Amino acid sequence: MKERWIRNSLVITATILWIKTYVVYKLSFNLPTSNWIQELILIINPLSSVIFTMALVFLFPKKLQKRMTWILALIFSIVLYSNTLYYRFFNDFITVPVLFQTNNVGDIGNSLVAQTYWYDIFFFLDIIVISYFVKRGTLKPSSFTNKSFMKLAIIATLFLAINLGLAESERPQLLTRTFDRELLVKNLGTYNYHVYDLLLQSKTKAQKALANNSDVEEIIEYTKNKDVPVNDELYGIAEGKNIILISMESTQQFVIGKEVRGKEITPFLNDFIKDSYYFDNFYHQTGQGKTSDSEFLLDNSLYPLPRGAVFQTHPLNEYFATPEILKKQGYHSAVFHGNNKSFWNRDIMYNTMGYDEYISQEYYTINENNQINYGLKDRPFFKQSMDYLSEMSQPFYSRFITLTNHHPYKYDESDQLVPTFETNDPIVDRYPVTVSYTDKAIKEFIGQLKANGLYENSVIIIYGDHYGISERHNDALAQVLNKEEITPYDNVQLQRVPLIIHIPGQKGKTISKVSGQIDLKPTILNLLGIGQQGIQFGTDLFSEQHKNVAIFRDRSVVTDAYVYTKDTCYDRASGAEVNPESCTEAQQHLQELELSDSLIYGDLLRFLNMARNN
Ligand code: GP9
Ligand code: MN
Repeated sequence: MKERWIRNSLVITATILWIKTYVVYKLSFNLPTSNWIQELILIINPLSSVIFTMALVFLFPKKLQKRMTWILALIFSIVLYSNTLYYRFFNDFITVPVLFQTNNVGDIGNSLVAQTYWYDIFFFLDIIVISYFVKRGTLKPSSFTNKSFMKLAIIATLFLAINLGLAESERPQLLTRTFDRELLVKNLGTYNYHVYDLLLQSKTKAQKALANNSDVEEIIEYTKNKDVPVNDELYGIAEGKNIILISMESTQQFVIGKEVRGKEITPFLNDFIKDSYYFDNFYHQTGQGKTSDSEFLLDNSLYPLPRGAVFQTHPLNEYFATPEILKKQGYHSAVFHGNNKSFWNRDIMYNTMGYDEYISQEYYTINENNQINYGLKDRPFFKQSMDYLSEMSQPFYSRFITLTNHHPYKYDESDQLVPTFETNDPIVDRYPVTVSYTDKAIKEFIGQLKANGLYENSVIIIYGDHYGISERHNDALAQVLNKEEITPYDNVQLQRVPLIIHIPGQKGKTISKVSGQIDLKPTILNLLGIGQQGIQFGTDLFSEQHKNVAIFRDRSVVTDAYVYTKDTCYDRASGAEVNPESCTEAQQHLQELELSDSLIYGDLLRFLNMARNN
């Protein structure tokens, strides 16, 4: 009788976990299914892991088995809830490398709190029910054997086989499409996905050990074919000048020129554009590493990784980053940012990339009046940075990372310059206010550069690091953009961020070529008259033959003519869906991601000189 109780409590626990997982799929994640088989896969995919986990209970000493039942159930709840929180913020699932980003957790707190709701308590209510059932069942010492484990393990494997069979019929080569976490979760289930992600982790770790110098040849060859002739008028035009890069946190291109109830959101940038080069089809290409991925793209012209932040996972690789290259030309390099230095592992990675200085939180006077959200507000940030910049030896290569316009877009009322949007989605509504605050901060900074005599001697490059409003807010965003709905095509177009390049003595011009953050390094090196160095996947934005393409980490591709996303091909100009074959060429660009990834996983740049000398 008692034996039956524990068996029953296992069945009850498994059933609760199973149903709960399905409910969470439906409520927390966006996992659309387009036919009943896909829905069936979604329903059964938690079963294999739930049953296998229950089998594990039998491997523990008898007196621990009951406790283990609810501990394992608790782990399931924690996995589901962590993914829910991460998904609310990043619209993505957790990967192993993300878990090691613990040095960011303190700062992300604010954003996470904004993503928690009272009803989240329901995520853990089942534990009480499960504890009750587990308690009622007592174990007789002789009740359970390894046989019970085996039996359950076989049932679990059977379910896994059915699950995989169905998934394969729906999605051939599922397991090679590891970049698409939504597909993996949909078809394998959250728990199996995490196990699979762990396997991937060990595979990528092994890649470095197995790499050798011939691996880099293919990449040299590929990037050589991408070399484009330089623009004779602009090549070397900024030789010996300072470079000042300003990274605008979470700033999307749609705010440029836009008004909220008659007020321009970015009055300064709108003006500044008039005497600068302005790129209005410039896309961010970041992945899970957000700001740090944009920094990586910028300084290396390599793609960030499909899983995790390369700043965290590969900070000790060999790179040929811009600061390193410029050092040989007598440049001094520095990053300015009002957050703690270890966020995104920046202190380590900047060192690797050859930065001379990192002016981080500890260099600034920060008090309760001049900080909000993640750290120092942008206006005092620029103001205080000037003290360091004006002392810096020239020429310098410097980057300023703004912070105030960060999710959840909090602001002090005294800083409000424009009205909020009125969509009833607080995140979207606050967004223009923090964007305009940063716009003003940049205006003041440019003023200070002029006052200090640095303006005329510097190329100023202002760009957005990544999107600010995630797909979760599409309904509100549609209202803001006066659209009926946001389609996958629109989602791609919303990944545009501003890019403004101000070169002393040059007139303003809007350039509509398709481009991405990967293109900035070659552009900067050509403006400085240094030319192409090392391996880079981007092409000079000013070249007549600049490659009009932007490849995203979610494997969307934008070309001159088409937008390819979510297995669908759109006409870029009109947004109309077109024949999938039209995008065949666009899809071919995706091989670049594999090449760039293998370069990083294998740490292949350490072989570069060897390969060159062969
Ligand atoms: C943190 C800041 C924000 O220092 O750069 O990072 P994000 O969350 O945008 O990656
Ligand atoms: Mn950012």
